[in-house]
Amino acid sequence: MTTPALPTFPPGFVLGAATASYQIEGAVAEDGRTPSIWDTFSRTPGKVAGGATGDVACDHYHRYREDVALLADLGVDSYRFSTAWPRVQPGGRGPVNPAGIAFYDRLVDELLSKGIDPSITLYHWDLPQELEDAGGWRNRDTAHRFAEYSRMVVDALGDRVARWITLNEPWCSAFLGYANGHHAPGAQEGTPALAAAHHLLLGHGLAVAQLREAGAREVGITLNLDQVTPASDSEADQRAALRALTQHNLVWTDPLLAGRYPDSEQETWGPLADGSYRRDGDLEVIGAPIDFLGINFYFPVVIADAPHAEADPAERTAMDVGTRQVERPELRHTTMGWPVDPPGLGRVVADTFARYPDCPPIYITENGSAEADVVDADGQVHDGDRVDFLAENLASLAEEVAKGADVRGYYVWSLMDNFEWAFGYDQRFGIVHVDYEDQKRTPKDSYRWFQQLTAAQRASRTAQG
Ligand code: IFM
Repeated sequence: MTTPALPTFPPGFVLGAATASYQIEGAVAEDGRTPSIWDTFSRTPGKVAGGATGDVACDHYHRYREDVALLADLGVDSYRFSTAWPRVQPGGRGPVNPAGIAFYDRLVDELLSKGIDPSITLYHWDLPQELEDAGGWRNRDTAHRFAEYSRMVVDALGDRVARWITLNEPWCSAFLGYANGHHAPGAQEGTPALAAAHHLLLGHGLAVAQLREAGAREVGITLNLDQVTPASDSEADQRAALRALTQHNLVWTDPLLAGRYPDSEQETWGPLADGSYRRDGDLEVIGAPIDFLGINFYFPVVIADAPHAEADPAERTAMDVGTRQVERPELRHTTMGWPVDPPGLGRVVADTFARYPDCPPIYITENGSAEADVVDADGQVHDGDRVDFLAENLASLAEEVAKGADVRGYYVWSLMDNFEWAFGYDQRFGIVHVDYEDQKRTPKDSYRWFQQLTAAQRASRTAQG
């Protein structure tokens, strides 16, 4: 394999790998876990490619020791994983489930025994089905339930966990879940989807208060921010780009980092953004200081004006903001159909610090690519495209850090191939290949490359004392 140059980072820079509960754990009915919205959704015909479910996934629930050994061999400083709400608090109400939290207790101890810092995401989309039956994130009460569950997790694990992420990519929860229906629970709505977005933010703020009270070390949230370029200088495209930015980024970052709701929400949603879901004092809760902002980033977008799917603004879903993503045939695309444009990673960091001068330090909490991986005759997975993707994205990040951007770490998505939501098992994002027939793990060339990166980072730490 030809090895792309290894980017260099300051000594304290954290290198890690990430996963999420429903995507890897399996064991969906063990030790008291109850169904989540993803169990329901994946069992609904036509919702997930190939009718796949997370019932077994990577069987990580039973194989976590093997997976932690892979992390240790990879040489990462930190592992980002999520706790499954319906495992910790079945049904989303009532007391903690001792057998459920015990799994994460074992996982945390296993990580620490190998010198790996656990980084916990409290919500990576597996809402207990009972809470969805009561309205899900459209319902303000879900924010309070989330804070209660968060407290259970931090009370059990807070003494050993370095970094806490309240929510993963609330954009997906609100807009894919409640506006275009691509994700669980599969709703296609207008104002209720905006209510869901607000209640996710409120849940974050209420959880931050609980985490602080329990003495959590570092607390933040992870957003999948878009890096948006208007397709042209025309006023129509400029306004379309602002609507896309509002829906994807500003709806989260303005309340979290600037203590306001975005000025552009009427332009974006018209009468759907009626604010009926907001109460006095919510902004203060949502805007409570955080220690870091997590950014998940995969590709930048070029946005043009486009007709709305629905002419009447009051009839639109919250996804329909009159925009079109411009195709970029000159670029390589991953198997997800996502364009490969690595400088976008540096640009999203620069854009965020430029817009919010008081933004806390950033961690890149996910970045990676889905490729058509196969185990070759030599028993190896030669995923050169992924190696190039990682090397070029990290180079763009290193450049931004060298210019002074306060980015503290990078987590590759993902440690291993896993359940890629509505795409089932068709998309492989792992740096470790998983054979779903026998659960064999095979480190790919990208794993070896990342291993070299972590080794170089450790060597530079030692050299710099
Ligand atoms: O697999 C997902 C992950 O759960 C959230 N961020 C994007 C990844 C790739 O689609």
